[in-house]
Amino acid sequence: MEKPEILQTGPMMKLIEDGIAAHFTVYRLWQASDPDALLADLAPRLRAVAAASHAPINPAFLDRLPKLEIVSSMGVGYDTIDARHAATRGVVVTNTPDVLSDEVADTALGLLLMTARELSAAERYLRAGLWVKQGEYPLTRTTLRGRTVGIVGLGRIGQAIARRVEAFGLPVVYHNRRQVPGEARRWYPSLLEMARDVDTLISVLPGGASTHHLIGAEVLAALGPNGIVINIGRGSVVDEAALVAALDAGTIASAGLDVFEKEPCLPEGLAKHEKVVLLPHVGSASHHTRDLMGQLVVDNLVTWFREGRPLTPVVETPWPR
Ligand code: NAP
Ligand code: 8YV
Repeated sequence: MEKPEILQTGPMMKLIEDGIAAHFTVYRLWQASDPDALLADLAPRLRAVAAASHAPINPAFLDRLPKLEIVSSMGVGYDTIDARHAATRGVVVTNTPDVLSDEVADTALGLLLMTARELSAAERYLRAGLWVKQGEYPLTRTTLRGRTVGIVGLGRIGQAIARRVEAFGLPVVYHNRRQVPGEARRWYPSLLEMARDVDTLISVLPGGASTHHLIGAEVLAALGPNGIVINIGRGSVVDEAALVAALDAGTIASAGLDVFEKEPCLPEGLAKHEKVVLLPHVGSASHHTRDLMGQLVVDNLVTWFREGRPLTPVVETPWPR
């Protein structure tokens, strides 16, 4: 039997490339000499797209493919895919939830510890030979002891972070748009009010219009001079210019960031800032976890063609429809 055709939007990990090649005839959009001509050729019959991480799938792209049924995307975040428009077209979008939650939560806790106890600065000090030349690394300005943590986005990853933070002996409260049913931790309908009551924010919000710059000057000021901001969700949630200004002015103490507004570029003033810990979007980046995510990209596609259902559809394109 002939393999179904699939369009791959960009380079993906070997596990995915091998997985889809075993089941599909693959067209590689980013390698096409004339991508427009390839899309026009496939349009009358293409049913599936494998979307590389952070690849834009916009209405214009979706509308060029009238027979499209499924977009299987790498990563749990899908802010670069217009899933609402896909829904209007009857196209199912899938992502890779749950399998990465513990890894990302581990990274968030690492980032929190590095930030509160200046661990990367201390390591730089040691490697530069300053322990020998100048003596002990200075006592850290901040500590985890006595902190209260406000999680911004208590979803799958937020819950995994909350459990870890509590194991460190710190109380956890949260802000979502809606209270989580059956959740005992205190819910703040207002992020600003939560920021006034805590000294540590861990944001694990998705990107997109509803979360853009939610953490800005006002929230940072409410957090206060002992405040620590950790962002492991999407860079667009934090107003980076306001963050740099708050760090410079001592409005907050420090920040730990795994994600940025214009990845892979850093904004002016952040790269050399002494009060930040910066990671290059490595929240889920282990072989173990990326393999689980990649397998889910493949399995969503295979299950769609074999059984007529997706495994992990996003909320905008629920299944059954
Ligand atoms: P999730 O289970 O959908 O959780 C998202 C949470 O955010 C939900 O509790 C949701 O609650 C809340 N939320 C959404 N929009 C909001 C808004 N406008 N205001 C306040 N709260 C809002 O997703 P997840 O699996 O935990 O993943 C979360 C995000 O983490 C992903 O979308 C991705 O962007 C990011 N991520 C980053 C990495 C990394 O490597 N750094 C790795 C994986 C994921 P309500 O709907 O009630 O508001
Ligand atoms: C990765 C992520 O950047 O899952 C997400 O939303 O941000 C990360 O796990 C990526 O999407 C996987 O390649």
